Amino acid sequence: MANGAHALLRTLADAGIEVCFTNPGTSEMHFVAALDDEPRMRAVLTLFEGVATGAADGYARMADKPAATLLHLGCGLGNGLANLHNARKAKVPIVNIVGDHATWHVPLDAQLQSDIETVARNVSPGFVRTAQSTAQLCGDAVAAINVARGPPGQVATLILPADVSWGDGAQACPSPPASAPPAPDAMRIDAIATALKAGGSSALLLGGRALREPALLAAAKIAAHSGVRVLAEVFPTRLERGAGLPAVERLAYLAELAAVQLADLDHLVLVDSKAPVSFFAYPGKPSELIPKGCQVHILAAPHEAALESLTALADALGASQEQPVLQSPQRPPRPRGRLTAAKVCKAIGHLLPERAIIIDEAITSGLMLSSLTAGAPRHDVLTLTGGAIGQGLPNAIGAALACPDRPVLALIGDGSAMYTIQALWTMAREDLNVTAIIFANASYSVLNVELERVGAARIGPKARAQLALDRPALNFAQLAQGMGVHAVRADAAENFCRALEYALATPGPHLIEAQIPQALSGAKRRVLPWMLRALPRLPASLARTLKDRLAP
Ligand SMILES: Cc1ncc(C[n+]2csc(CCOP(=O)(O)OP(=O)(O)O)c2C)c(N)n1
Ligand SMILES: [Mg+2]
Repeated sequence: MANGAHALLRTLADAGIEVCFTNPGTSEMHFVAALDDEPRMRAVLTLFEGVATGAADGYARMADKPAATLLHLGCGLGNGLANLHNARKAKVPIVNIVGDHATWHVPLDAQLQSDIETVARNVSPGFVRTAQSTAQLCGDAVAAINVARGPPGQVATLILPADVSWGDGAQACPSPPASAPPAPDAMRIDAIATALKAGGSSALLLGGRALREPALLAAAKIAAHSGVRVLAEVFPTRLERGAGLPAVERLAYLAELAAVQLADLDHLVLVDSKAPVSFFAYPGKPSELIPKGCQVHILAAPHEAALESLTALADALGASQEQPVLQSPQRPPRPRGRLTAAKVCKAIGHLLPERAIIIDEAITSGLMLSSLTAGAPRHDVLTLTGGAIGQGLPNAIGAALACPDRPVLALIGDGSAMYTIQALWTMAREDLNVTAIIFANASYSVLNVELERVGAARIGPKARAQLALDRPALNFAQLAQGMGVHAVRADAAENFCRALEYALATPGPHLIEAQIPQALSGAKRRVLPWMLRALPRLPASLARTLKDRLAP
């Protein structure tokens, strides 16, 4: 008979969970000790819980199965919350194992005692359970795995009291195979096909699992046959794109621009996505982005089969034999001269290797990324699904572990990078093929834009100082070197391109600090709020042109 920790690890490994991202403490020591007896489980130490949870998220996005995390009581879980929030919005599976005090120690209110379940519920609404006995532990783990796998994928949290972990008499339990999503409802599909055939302006809004190649192809056939537009949600969990794949138009982050994209629609068909709403509320502006009179249809809810639903809709429309329009190969030229955010994106478009995984947390510096990489070799893009920054570097760890034969490019704003900078140490320790590109604009640049957009009455120096990172100046190359990662700085396009070529050709992690000005500053930034306010009153074609200029 095994102790609880041994049986738990065997249960996880039997279910195909192969990686555990850890940051342990005393209450998890039996779990840590048991790791050496389970050769199927890779244990990856992270130096902050937000790195562990973000890595588990990136892993799940690319592996299509959960990783586990090992976290230390309520405080450790709390440190990991922001990236668990991003994972929840991404609808990816994660199994959190959170150590707790031994059951009889809890009432004593010792120093680290806290209400773990309350912390967990925010990100783990579908499954929070504190294991009560060693005998039942593996049954609890199977229940957690089941909920995590979905569909849709969820964050499940199993709290593991120390005495349940060290107790004897546990037996590993087999997990049932992941359940398949329910098949599409024939009546609903017919109703949507009828609505689309009636004419008018229609679009599919793809999210979640509907942004992978097979679903994109089905959607592109519908588009080619019926003139329906294909849109993608603002922040996709994982978008497959590039030469040879159908191109989709992503909704813009700025609500005013997204409203332009949605303006003329009579029908919007949701496929594993939500009806779009503004990221934040602004005085005097609408929060819902669906235009008046537009009918919203749900083709596939997140728990339903997105691909099968799109295929069935293509059949119902008679579009299954249609030739989808595919993106042709096309790269921007090699950039030259003083480095800017757009030139970094251009260099990436120029040099992107086959089957790369791009993690996009470039914030304002990534405005041109989409258009400059549209015709690059096919690649995956993972984005900031829940808007909680500090996701990108951890995500890159998970993606690189899930796909060791694929290059990972993590494009990160300097402000975002500092939330989870410790991720670099884990990249070095695990020798991961990640190239981190830091957009060092010395600013929370996007918040300068937001400050103007919210219509704050007066913007003084104290306010501005809350958004500036220039005093003291950060040196990312030195930070990376201090954590064992090869790193350089670049302030010209020529040396940036050389650094990127070297990083892509040399195994192991690299960091390139791109020293750039803010993409939106000066007159451009001052005109932006004014232009956004004017958009709804402009003729549709002019509004569209302006939108494409700003966020192509
Ligand atoms: C967890 C969390 N804290 C704070 C914020 C607010 N926030 C949004 S963007 C941002 C700054 C981003 O700065 P950077 O990564 O340098 O990108 P830039 O705006 O310069 O392009 C902040 C602080 C957030 N979204 N999430
Ligand atoms: Mg910045």
